[in-house]
Amino acid sequence: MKKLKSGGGWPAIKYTLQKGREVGGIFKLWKAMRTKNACKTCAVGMGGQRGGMVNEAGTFPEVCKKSLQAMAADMQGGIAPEFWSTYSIPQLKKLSPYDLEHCGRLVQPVLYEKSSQYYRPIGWEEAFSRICNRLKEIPADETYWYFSGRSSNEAGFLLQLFARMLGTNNVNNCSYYCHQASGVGLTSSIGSGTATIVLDDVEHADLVFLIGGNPASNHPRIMTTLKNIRRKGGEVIVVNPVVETGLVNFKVPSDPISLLFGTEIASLYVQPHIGGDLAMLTGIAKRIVEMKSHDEKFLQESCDGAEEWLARLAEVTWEEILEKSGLTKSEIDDMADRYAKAKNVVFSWTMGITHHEHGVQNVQAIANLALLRGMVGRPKAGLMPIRGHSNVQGIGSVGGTPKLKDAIFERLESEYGLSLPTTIGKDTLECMESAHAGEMNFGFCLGGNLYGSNPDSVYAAEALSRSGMLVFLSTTLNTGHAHGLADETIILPVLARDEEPQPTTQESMFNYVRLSDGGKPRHEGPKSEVEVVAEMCKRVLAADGPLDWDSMRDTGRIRDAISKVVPGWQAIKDIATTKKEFQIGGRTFHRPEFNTPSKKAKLHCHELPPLKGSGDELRLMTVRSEGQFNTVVYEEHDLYRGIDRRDVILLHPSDISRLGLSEDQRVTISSSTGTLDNILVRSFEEIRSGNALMYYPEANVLVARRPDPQSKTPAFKGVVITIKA
Ligand SMILES: Nc1nc2c(c(=O)[nH]1)N[C@H]1C(S)=C(S)[C@@H](COP(=O)(O)OP(=O)(O)OC[C@H]3O[C@@H](n4cnc5c(=O)[nH]c(N)nc54)[C@H](O)[C@@H]3O)O[C@H]1N2
Ligand SMILES: Nc1nc2c(c(=O)[nH]1)N[C@H]1C(S)=C(S)[C@@H](COP(=O)(O)OP(=O)(O)OC[C@H]3O[C@@H](n4cnc5c(=O)[nH]c(N)nc54)[C@H](O)[C@@H]3O)O[C@H]1N2
Ligand SMILES: [Mo]
Repeated sequence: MKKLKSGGGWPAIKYTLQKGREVGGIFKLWKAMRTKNACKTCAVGMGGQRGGMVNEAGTFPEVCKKSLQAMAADMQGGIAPEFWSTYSIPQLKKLSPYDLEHCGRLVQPVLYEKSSQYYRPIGWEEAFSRICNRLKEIPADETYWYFSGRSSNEAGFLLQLFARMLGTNNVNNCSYYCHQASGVGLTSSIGSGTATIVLDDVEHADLVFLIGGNPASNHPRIMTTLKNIRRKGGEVIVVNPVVETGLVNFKVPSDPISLLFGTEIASLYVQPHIGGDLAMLTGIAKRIVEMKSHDEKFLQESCDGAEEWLARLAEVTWEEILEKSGLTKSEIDDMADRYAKAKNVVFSWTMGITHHEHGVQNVQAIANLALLRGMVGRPKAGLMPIRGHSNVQGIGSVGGTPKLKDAIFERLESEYGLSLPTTIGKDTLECMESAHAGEMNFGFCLGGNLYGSNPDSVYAAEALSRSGMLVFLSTTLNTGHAHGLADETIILPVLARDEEPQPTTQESMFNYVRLSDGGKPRHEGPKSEVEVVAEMCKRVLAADGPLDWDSMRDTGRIRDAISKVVPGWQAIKDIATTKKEFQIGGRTFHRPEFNTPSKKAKLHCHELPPLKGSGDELRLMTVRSEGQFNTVVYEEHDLYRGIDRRDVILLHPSDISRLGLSEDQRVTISSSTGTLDNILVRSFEEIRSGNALMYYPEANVLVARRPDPQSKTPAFKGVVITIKA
C-alpha cells in the first residue's frame, strides 16, 4: 500500500462522499451531522447547540472521518430477527470486529443461555424481569458496573446512583484503560484532574508539546488548532517513538490553503524509546534549571516541594537520562532551548503517556515541567490531556467512578437523605479479577466492549464468562457480545444520542457541558439508556425511598439532581430551556491558585524506571490504526502508516535484519502473557529501532494485567516481546 505524504486532505473528503452514498445520499448524512447533538466520537468537543461540526472556537465545518463513520454506523438498518437463529455463538466468534459492526443496529433485546448455542430475541418485559429478579437475589458486592464514554451524563449519573443504592461501589469506567493516569497525576499535582485551559488558550499558545498521541488519526479536529499555531509562527514539538505521517504534514480539509498545499505540523520531532518519556521530561527540566530559565519566583510562591525536586534534578545524571530515554543530549537541549524561549506553552498528551506502569509519574513529570516555568495557572498556557471518548470525562464527573467525590457523596446524603455504601469499590481490572475468581454474579456494561478493551484477552473471556449474568446496553454488535458470555447474557438495544426522545448532555475535554437535542429514533425497538436504567431503579429499589424513580425517566429531573450534588455543575439545571452550554466551574486555571489544600501546586520527585527489554526482546506498543474507533474496526487498512492489513508487526528495518527476519515473513510473537501466531513482519522505517507496533484490540492477547499501581491502568504500550520465525 502506498504511503501518503500527509494526513487529512482529499482522501478525507472523498471518504465523506463515499459514506454519504452508503447511507442513501450525502444530503442525508450532512443533515444528520448538522443536528444539534454533541459529536459521537472523541472528546475534543463538537456540535451541541452550535450545531454539528462546529468546534468550541466556532470554526465550521470541522469534519472528521471517524464522526462520519460513527454516524453512518448508527444509520444502518436493523438486525433482522432471523439473524439470531442463523448465526450460532461459535459463528459470531468467527466474525471480525468489522463484520460485527456491520451486521446492523440492535433493535430487540436478545438472550443467550448456557444450554443453547444461540441468542434468541425476547421481549423487554422478559428482559427486565430476568435482570431485576437476579439483582434482588444476590449480594450487591457481587455485581459490577462498567461505563463506556459514549453515554449521556444523565444515564451515567442515574446508573451509578442505582448501583450505590443497591449497595455497591463497584462502579467504574473505561478511563481505567485510558486517561486515569491523567486524572490521578493531575490531581496529585494541581488538585484537579482535567485540562487546565480552554480551546481559546491553546489557539494562542506559541509552543505546544504533543506527547504520545496521534491526533491526525484520533483527534483530527485538534489538527486545525495546531495548523493555526504554526501559521502564526508558533511551534509544535512532537514526542513519539513513531514518526506519524499526519503529525509531519496535515491537510486540514476545512482550510483551502492547507488542503491544497498541506501544513507542516511538527517543528521538531523526537523519537524516544517506548516508556522513555519520564527520563526525557526529567532531562528537559534539568536542562532548563542548568540554563537558569526556570521561574524561581513561581516555584517559591505557587508550588510545594520545589527544593526536593530541584535537588533531585541536580542529582540525576545525564548518563541515566540519555540511556533511559533513548535520546541524545542535543535533542534534549534543543527541546529545552525552544521551551525556554517560548512565552505561552501548552503541554498535551494521550495514551503514549498514560499506558505505562509509570503512567501517573509520566503525567506528574509533565506537570512538573510546565510548573517549572510557571506555565500553569494563567491564560494561553497550561496542561491539556487530549481525552478519548466523547463523554468519558462527563461520566467521571457525574460519579461513574468507584469512589464518589466527597462533595457528591455528602450532598447526596444531605439533599436526598440517602445512605450510600462506604465500602471500597473495585476498579475495572479488579472487577475482572474478582469475576475470574468466581466472586461476581452480575456484570452490567453501559456501552463499550469490556472484553475487547481488556488486557490479557484469554483471561478476560474467562473472567466475563464466570460472571453469572452479563447485561449489555449497546447500539451495535462487537466482539464482547460473542466472547466471554456468561451463563445468562442479555443484550439490550439502546438509542444513540441523536435519537433520544429527550435532551441529554455531554462534557468535552475542555470541561464544557454541551446540550444534545436528541431526535427521531431510526428504529422501533431500542430504548433510551435513561429509560432502561430508570425502569431498573423502579423495579429493584424500594418504592418508599426518598427518590421517585418514575420521575427520573425525565432527563430534566436528573439534571436537577446533578446540579444540586456535582460541584461546578449548577448551570446544568435549566440547560434544556436556556440552551446555555457552560464551562464547569473550578476547573480552568487562569490564575496560579490551585485546588489543593495549600492552594499551591505540588512538584513530585521520581526514580527513572529502567528501559524495558534486553537482548532480543523488543518493546511493543499496541495502538489504533487510522481505520478504527477503539475495538470497532471500520477499515482493515491503516491509511497514514501505509499498512494494508492488521495481522502485522511493524519493525524498524535494522531490527528485522538484527533478528534475522525478513519482510512479510510469518512469525510468532510471545510475551509473558500470551502468544500470537501467524503475524506478518512489516518493515517500518518510521519507528524507533528496538521498538515494535501492533494493532489493538487483536494484540491484547499479549498485554499483561500488571497495572500502574497508582492509576490501575495496564501498560498497553509497554509490552516486552520476543519474535520467533
Ligand atoms: N480515529 C480514532 N479516534 C479515536 C479513537 C480511535 O480508536 N480511533 N479512540 C479514542 C480514544 S478512547 C482515545 S483514548 C484516543 C487515543 O488516541 P491516541 O493516544 O493518539 O491513540 P493510540 O493509537 O493509542 O496511540 C498513541 C500514540 O502514542 C505513541 N506511543 C506509543 N508508546 C509511546 C511512548 O512510550 N511514548 C510516547 N511519547 N509515545 C508513544 C504511538 O506511536 C501513537 O502515535 O483517541 C480517541 N479518538
Ligand atoms: N491493547 C490496547 N487496549 C486498549 C487500548 C489500547 O490502546 N491498546 N485503549 C484503551 C482505551 S483508551 C479505551 S477508551 C478502551 C475502549 O473501551 P470501550 O469504550 O469499552 O470500547 P469501544 O470499542 O469504544 O466500545 C464500542 C461499543 O460501544 C457501543 N456503543 C456505541 N455507541 C453507543 C451509545 O451511544 N450507547 C451505548 N450504550 N453503546 C454504544 C457499541 O456497541 C460499540 O460496539 O480500550 C482500551 N484498551
Ligand atoms: Mo480511551
